[in-house]
Amino acid sequence: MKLAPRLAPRHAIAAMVSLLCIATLLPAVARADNPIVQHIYTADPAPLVHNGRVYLYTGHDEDGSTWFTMKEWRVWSSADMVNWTDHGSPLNLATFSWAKSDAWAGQAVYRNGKFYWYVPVTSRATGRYAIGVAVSDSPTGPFRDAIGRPLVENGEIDPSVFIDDNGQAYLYWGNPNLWYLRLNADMISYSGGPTQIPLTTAGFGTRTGDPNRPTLYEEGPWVYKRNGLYYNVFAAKCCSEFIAYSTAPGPTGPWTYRGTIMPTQGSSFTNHPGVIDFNGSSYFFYHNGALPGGGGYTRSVAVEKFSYNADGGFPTINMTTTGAPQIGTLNPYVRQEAETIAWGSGIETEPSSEGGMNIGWLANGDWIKVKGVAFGAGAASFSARVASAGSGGAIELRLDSPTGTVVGNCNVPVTGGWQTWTSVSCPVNGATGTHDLYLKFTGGSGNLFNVNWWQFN
Ligand code: FUB
Repeated sequence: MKLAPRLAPRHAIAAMVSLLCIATLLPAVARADNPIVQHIYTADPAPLVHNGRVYLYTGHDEDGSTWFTMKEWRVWSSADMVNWTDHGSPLNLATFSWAKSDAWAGQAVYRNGKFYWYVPVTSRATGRYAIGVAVSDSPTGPFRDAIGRPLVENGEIDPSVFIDDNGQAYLYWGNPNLWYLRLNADMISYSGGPTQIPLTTAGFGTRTGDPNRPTLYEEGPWVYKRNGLYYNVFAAKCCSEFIAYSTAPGPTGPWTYRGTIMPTQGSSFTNHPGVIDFNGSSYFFYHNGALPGGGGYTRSVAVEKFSYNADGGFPTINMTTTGAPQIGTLNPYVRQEAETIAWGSGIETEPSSEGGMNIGWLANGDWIKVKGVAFGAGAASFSARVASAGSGGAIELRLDSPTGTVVGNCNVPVTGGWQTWTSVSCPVNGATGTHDLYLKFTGGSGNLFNVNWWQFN
């Protein structure tokens, strides 16, 4: 990893995203859905499929970073791969009393009714990189430090966890080396010690120009098994990184280098893989610097759908701004969280006093897009849970673009507090079939109101 200059504050980013999106939208409906999150910078994706949803665990690059200044991790989830719910930050550096800094790339797994999240941080006591493990009963947390000390500390980063069919779990990690250990069934202790995986050029490709790093392996291993074949997908060569992979007949090797998955692209000198199968398709998560103000320390997580080659190999996967297609549609006749968003312009999120998150800092003209909303024969009314210590305003309901047909307009009163919630409703006309829904926030100046959830009736 090497340094690169950077930056733009959050509201400037929001304004730039807004302009970019409106410009993109003017000629047609074709809209970018990558990166997945627009209101903060995200990095180091680690997807987990659980009970029909994809939970996406990420890091959070601070606005204005000129280094990997990362203090917390974030969780997002989706059932359709395009509308993503913001679950906030259920894990941060303070969760680990022994950690000083560097909330970097981790991975969460499910076992025996609990979720275990393995993360690298820098130890306060030693100043070295160590791996911590947090645990929760829920995929969205809150997470607590499972053991009150590092699980393992050898000065290296980027844990990936894999549970084999026989129940044996493995932790892989490392930069500049590559290590594994055998986790016990409790997932918070291990048997034997860390074992170094030989970084041979046959196993991990050939790097030229750096005698200290003869192979392409750099960092960010993502280890899993598919159709009997073990995969290690990793960030290759620094800098800039690309994503490559190796395969093996067993979880500890021997590894064979299989080539590039994602070439060097996307304005970030790091990249980081996460691979899942979900709902019968395969998805590749990565990060880049695609947002306005984005770059090596202000990254954003994105996703592409792909199909494995017949021999189990990867195709070349390129970064796109369109991302993965939607699985099915979104039901507007059940309560939808306002922080479930395909694309947001100008919005931010915060924890809500009613649970979960709400959207806020809504200024006149800000909007969220919710993709593929199935109105069917037609909606008669719209309800929303709102709060305002500002000037209030209205929620315009528009179809297919921020300037599309208005099908409803719901007034939002001043409620006396940003977390003083009330429900509002208004009639809806012309919302039939399936459309992208835009909730556009209008009113005077400054912050108008917050929205916790919405529902059509
Ligand atoms: O996000 C900080 C570090 O950058 C990660 O640990 C690496 O994988 C690289 O993405």
